[in-house]
Amino acid sequence: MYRNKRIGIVVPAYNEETQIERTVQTMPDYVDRIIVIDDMSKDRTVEIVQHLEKEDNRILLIKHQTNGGVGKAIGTGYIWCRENDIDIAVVMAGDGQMDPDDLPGLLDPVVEDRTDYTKGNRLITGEAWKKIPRLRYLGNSVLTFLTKIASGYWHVTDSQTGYTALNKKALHLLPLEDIYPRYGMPNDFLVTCNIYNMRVMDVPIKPVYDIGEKSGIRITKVLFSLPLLLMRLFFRRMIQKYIIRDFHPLVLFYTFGFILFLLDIPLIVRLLYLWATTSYIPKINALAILFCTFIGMQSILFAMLFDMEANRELKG
Ligand SMILES: Nc1nc2c(ncn2[C@@H]2O[C@H](COP(=O)(O)OP(=O)(O)O)[C@@H](O)[C@H]2O)c(=O)[nH]1
Ligand SMILES: [Mg+2]
Repeated sequence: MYRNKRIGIVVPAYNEETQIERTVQTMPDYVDRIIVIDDMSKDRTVEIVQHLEKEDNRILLIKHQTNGGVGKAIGTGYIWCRENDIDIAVVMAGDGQMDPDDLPGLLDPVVEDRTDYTKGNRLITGEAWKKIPRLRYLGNSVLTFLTKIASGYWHVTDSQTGYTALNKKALHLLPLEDIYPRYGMPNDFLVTCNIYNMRVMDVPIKPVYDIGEKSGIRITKVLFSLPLLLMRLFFRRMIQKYIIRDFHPLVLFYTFGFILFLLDIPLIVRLLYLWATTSYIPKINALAILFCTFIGMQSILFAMLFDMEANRELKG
């Protein structure tokens, strides 16, 4: 128990034979249950966890019969927590990249009901730039920005961290069965939280690298799939939140902005074509491009401002 709350730690683990033991053994004493979700690991992960299960009765191993991905594994862990009366469900990776010393910082705001969901933020400490591999840092920055637009949590940074704590209300309210199964899970989950009006708070944590972990993320693969996912999530949130559950004119601003940008495309093509073939730029065409670009940009910026305003009280 931590300040009278039952704490469950969800640990997704795939091929973590070198890391899982240390991860599980360094869990603080106040943790009530440790739910390790294996996903058909090809190494000795299962064997090691089964051995640990005998030593520590807080540990529970759940084995997926097919590899469903890290998001699905977290979903399984959350569902277990929901059915087993856990008050706060924490996610910690099985590769030891999350420092248990940071846990109270994540738990306190949830215990004190200042927020529904805390997530770690590795960027607040100035060390992140030195510790996180450069390419990942830059990729993370781009994804964070796109996630702000998609999720409406404009105050949330470092969208890709998986170190989080979720309260009981959210466990029971959110559709845990529909969590995005693969690496886009943190982004998808934030969007779902926003649709359900959950308060979200960033908490500083230490970035941990070079402890023998090996990331399963292939940059070339997520480079295209995650931005596409974020676009889908953006539209889902707009429809669910601002059309179906409520109506907000910001949808009109976004739509108008997009239409103007789309109109820009044929106008620019036409201008370039005429310019190349006749060396002459038609004035009306050029003006129309300026009009579409500026008004389009302004509409989109207004829509973003309205979105920030509408989500202000969800800043935990
Ligand atoms: N259950 C399960 N866990 C996974 C899967 N892929 C990754 N993980 C776990 O999710 C955590 C984070 O994955 P990792 O590849 O280290 O991502 P990174 O730290 O963001 O680079 C680790 O504990 C992995 O063992 C999977 O397919 N299934
Ligand atoms: Mg990792």
